[in-house]
Amino acid sequence: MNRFSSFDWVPDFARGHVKEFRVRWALEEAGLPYSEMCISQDDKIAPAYLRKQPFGQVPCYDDGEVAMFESGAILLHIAEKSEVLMPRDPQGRARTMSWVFAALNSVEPAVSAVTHIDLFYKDEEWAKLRRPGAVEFLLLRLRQLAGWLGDREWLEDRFTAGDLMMTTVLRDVRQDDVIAQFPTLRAYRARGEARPAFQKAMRDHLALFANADAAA
Ligand SMILES: N[C@@H](CCC(=O)N[C@@H](CS)C(=O)NCC(=O)O)C(=O)O
Repeated sequence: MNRFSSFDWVPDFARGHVKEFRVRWALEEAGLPYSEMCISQDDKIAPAYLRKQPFGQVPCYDDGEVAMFESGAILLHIAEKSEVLMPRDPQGRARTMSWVFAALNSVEPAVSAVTHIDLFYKDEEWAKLRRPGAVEFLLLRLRQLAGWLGDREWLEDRFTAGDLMMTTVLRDVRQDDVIAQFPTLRAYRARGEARPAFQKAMRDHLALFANADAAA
């Protein structure tokens, strides 16, 4: 059985954006059964959890055969189990892996730099000075990505784990004025979000926190 960790509660700003969602969405796309292991903010620093995820983060994952952490690595592991997420031919596999890493290494840092400022530091003097440069770099990365995408539906000739990861990264571009400059990317992100597996995974992800709110 595929099992991954998620938080039993997160604040509103994080709902829909917790990195556990990537794993949940991937398992839905692959049609694989799964269960979640809900942990609290206290549990994440307990020695037993740190043995599963050295940084005290979610997600970690276990399928009875392997135990692992890092959403990108987990996504690629799940993709090995399902052609829905990764073509079987060497070139298709290589392109899928390239896009998963591109999302995490080339795009996400640019997104996080701006989003972290806006969410956590926006009134700090250093953040006011840093933000314009961070936005400029994000715009560059988004321009490059939009340039690649052109009028394609997905990053390659079909949906892959690369699109799944890139969609989750683009969902963290919370600045409407930024994403509005890239109608191509906004439409691409919306295509990912419209997939039935995304919808189901998001419903279940959000239900976790709604249930926690109701129980409080
Ligand atoms: N690089 C990790 C990042 C995971 C991550 O940032 N998880 C966040 C939730 S979205 C978390 O657990 N934060 C709690 C913490 O860092 O203490 C991955 O992709 O799995």
